[in-house]
Amino acid sequence: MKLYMHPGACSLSPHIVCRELGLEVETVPVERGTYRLPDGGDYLGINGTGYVPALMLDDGAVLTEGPAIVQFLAASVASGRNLLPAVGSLERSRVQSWLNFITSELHKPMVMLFNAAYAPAHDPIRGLVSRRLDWLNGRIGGPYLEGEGFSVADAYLFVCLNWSPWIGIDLKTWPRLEAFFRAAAGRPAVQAALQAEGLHASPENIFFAPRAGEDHRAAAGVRP
Ligand SMILES: N[C@@H](CCC(=O)N[C@@H](CS)C(=O)NCC(=O)O)C(=O)O
Repeated sequence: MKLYMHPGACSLSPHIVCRELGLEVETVPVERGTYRLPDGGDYLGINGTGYVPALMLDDGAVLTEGPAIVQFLAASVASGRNLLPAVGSLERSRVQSWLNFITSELHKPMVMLFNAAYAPAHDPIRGLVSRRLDWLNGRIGGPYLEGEGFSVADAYLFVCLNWSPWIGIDLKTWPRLEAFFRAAAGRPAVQAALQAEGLHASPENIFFAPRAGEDHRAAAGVRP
């Protein structure tokens, strides 16, 4: 299996899930902007939207969209039950509800805060994200979204919260989310994925970003 990715991007979520499940995956970095692959190929031929992640199976079949990929991965092995409850259960639908919330209410507006093209709207977008985090902080079961068990949705939430310092969001505002973040960051599979993507802890030892993170921050017009 190959996972097309950018270090630290939303593709880190299926990467974490692979490591949680002990699935072997080759991570293939896609060059930002040009969509070039390390072998000189064109990523747009694999995913025409240019977005990562995309998962390529050994037979060449391709699956796109992070929330679908993590569910596919969890369904592919018996141990996936730990990350995604049984078909037909309310518990499974709750995890799917979280995936939908994270993808539409957090991931997308947060990504806009990285993009200088949206700079005039950054303050209201940051306000929207903050209101969603307010709500989430009151709703999180602890230590993870649904309590004790780490799910595919927790992997996704961890990745989005990891972007906070680069987009002017201070996670300390939400103690339960910060506790979630620390709990997820402490998992061996999460650490292994971060290391494999070359992501480094900040001096406070909680946020992990590519060394190019400061550039994103400047490009997004975010002030320290
Ligand atoms: N709907 C897609 C969105 C993925 C997405 O936003 N990917 C970003 C990284 S987090 C990306 O590839 N951006 C690079 C680009 O737009 O070229 C999914 O959920 O998988």
